[in-house]
Amino acid sequence: MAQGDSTDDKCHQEDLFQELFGDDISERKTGDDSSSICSSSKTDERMDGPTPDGQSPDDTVSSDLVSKIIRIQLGQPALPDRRAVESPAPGFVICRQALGSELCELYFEWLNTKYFCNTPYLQSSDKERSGAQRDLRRVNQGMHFGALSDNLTPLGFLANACLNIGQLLPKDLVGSRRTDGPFDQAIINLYDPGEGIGDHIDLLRFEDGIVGYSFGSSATLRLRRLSSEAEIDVATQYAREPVGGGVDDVLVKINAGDVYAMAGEARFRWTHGFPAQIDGGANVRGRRISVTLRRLQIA
Ligand SMILES: O=C(O)CCC(=O)C(=O)O
Repeated sequence: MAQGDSTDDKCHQEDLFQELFGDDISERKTGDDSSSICSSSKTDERMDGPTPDGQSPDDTVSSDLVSKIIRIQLGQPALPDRRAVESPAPGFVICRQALGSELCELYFEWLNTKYFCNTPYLQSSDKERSGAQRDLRRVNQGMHFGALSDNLTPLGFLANACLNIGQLLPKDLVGSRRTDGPFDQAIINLYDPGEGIGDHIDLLRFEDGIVGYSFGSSATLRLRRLSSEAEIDVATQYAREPVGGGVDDVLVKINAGDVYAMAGEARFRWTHGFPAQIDGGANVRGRRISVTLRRLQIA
């Protein structure tokens, strides 16, 4: 659902996009661990009509799905704040099945329709079959810039809901997030079989406390502690080699409906990534869509 549609907003968000990601963000998504083979394109929730990539979301289907999502959200109590969480690395916390399965499926469908309606499903065998596939520009990222505070929008609901899960984010961060809207930037990533994202630390332009929701296929997330001498700037560059030895690798299975948060050490001293291959096979076995929520530092 559109949030802030003015032309000024659009210019601002385009400037911001350039500042954050430059002209080319193709390094972000990888088809295997050693080389970047999948281009990323961007769509923006606030753009009307076809995007620069020619993507034209099916608005009717999309708004129908939004209505269903909102109806379910309104009918269910706020997420209880005493859910069990796991913490496989310092500052990394995961809450399993934070969303019910019906909501989860609707979110997947809505995100797929809204951001990736023209992105053909890619099977890993497609990649093996054709080298040309490597050059294909596929839309596999969507962006949202602007406050995510409205519970009656799907992304706004996700942004608010995670604050109710006790222990997901440190209390001081949750406190500061409640006053002026929890997040103001979302990145929506699509992964088909054979796709992944390189190990990285999110840009320092974003505040501490990053949250990720997962929909669709399960996948294994790899967390790697940076060595004490590793420069954090290097780790924001989608490292292809482990930055700092990779001695403390932690693998975490992420399933549909799970939500994870990275704060403090996990945010700044551990890289995270989804390897394209795990144990000699594709990490993602079907389509996976994630929503990562962040807040920009005040300049
Ligand atoms: O897909 C995910 O859960 C992670 C995405 C991510 O790390 C990013 O966009 O920086």
